[in-house]
Amino acid sequence: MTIGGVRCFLTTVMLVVSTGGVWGSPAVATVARAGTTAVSPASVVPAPVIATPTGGVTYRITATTTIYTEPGSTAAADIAGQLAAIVRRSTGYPMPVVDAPSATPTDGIALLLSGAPTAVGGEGYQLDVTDASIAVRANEPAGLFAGVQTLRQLLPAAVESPTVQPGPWDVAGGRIVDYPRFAHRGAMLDVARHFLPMSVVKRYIDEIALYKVNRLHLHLSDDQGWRIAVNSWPNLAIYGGSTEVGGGTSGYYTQDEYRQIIAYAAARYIMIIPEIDMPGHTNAALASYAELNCDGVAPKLYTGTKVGFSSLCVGKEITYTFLDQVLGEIAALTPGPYLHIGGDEASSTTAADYATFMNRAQQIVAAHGKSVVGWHDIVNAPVLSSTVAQFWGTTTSNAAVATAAQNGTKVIMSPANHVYLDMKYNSRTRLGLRWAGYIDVQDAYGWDPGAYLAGVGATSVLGIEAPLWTETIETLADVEYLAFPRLPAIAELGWSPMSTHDWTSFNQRLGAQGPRWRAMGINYYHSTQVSWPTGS
Ligand code: NGO
Repeated sequence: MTIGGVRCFLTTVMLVVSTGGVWGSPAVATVARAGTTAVSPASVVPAPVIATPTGGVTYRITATTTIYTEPGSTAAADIAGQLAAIVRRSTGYPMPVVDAPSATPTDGIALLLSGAPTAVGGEGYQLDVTDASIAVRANEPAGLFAGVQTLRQLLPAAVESPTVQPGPWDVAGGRIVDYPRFAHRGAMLDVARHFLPMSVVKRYIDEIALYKVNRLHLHLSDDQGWRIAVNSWPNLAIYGGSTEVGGGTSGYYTQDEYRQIIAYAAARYIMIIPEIDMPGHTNAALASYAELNCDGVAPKLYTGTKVGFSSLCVGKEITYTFLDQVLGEIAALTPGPYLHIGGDEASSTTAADYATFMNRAQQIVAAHGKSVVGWHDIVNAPVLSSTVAQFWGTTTSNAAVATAAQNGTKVIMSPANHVYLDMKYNSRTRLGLRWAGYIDVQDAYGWDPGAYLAGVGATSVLGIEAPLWTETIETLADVEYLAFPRLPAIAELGWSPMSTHDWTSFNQRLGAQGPRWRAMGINYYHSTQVSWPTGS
């Protein structure tokens, strides 16, 4: 494959071998140990589509380096501002951000919305490093942002440090041409079982953005808690959000906080997908409003971890007024095209009621101008052509999902035995569950989302998503421990072409992230499967 006249990754791999390890794993390990010398482009996660080194060439960031941006583009200036903030902290250099004087700056670091190959699309980029300059070129700001995440990883790990480090700040010469395999590269946080404050969500957004994740699905309601203020039904948050698993003090996002999360994510090119789970997983709502129950009696708040016992009342018209008003408010707050309506484990709803309910719920979402995402159970009801199914099973075949896919339903792949970040790594892991099995890094990495589920080919796959359910998770440190190093492995499956898929090389690249996570203060799990550089 050739893009814009550049050799494909496979050619590059051969080049890596033939250049005697300049880009090979031994160099990666040595470089990562030092933590302050140039990092091989071969250590980027997710693996770029094409990475071509220029031997013996290095660009050095110094106290006089300028960041140039596409003239007139506030998006480019904002992305440059984020890069500058990171680099200023660790280098101590001023790193001014100014409009580029020309379409081909001859010094500094340029973030430009011109000159990228058409084939990199809206989220891809081309990154050129010479001894005089660095240029990231993209067709859209999202591509510039992705290119900057690659550039961060090409800098020594110490660049992520919150305090000034000695340097030097070298970037190895070469060209990267890169773009994603799948449109949907997601992570999910369950903020219902244990409430996670906005600061934790923002920090997780920062962490997943580094690995080119572009969707954050927020599981905002469940039996144990309702986590977003709804003006038309205020008790949902005030009462339904007052507890959590184990009964600790809990909370919810005000609408202003939710808007802040959306804006923070948008600045990192991440779309928020809100989920209100229904008709099951609704005890917090049923406890908040007696009239939502078929018998008119509100159940108690629930702080356990059982599933499948609650259901909205399918036969009552007020249920659909509730859906219309709640989903209407959330649709109005959410700029993205999707509302996730759950639909999983509705074991207290009959199959006929489930179909009736999902039919109306999909119409209501459509009336508010959004498309539905549902857990794959939703294909047991008739689905609209715009409805997306999120597969969370543990098998490689599911007849109902395959039939839906053949009828045009797009699928997000979240096979629980590979990507559920709440599964324990092994029997000694203190946090997490084990119902879908233990998942170490090789299990998270070792599958192909485009050829996993029988009858669901790559063209039916919208992408991949790594959910983190929080029955046992209470803090940022807990989140980080389960997400790292598995989240970057899953992010690579979403971004990189299968031609780059190779455990041995991935293991080296992933290990090279260790010093970066240390510099960032990420509480990651030291999986024995990963070749961590000494000292990380
Ligand atoms: C299941 C269940 C969730 C649990 C999770 C725990 C889905 C889609 N429904 O996944 O309620 O929290 O497992 O791993």
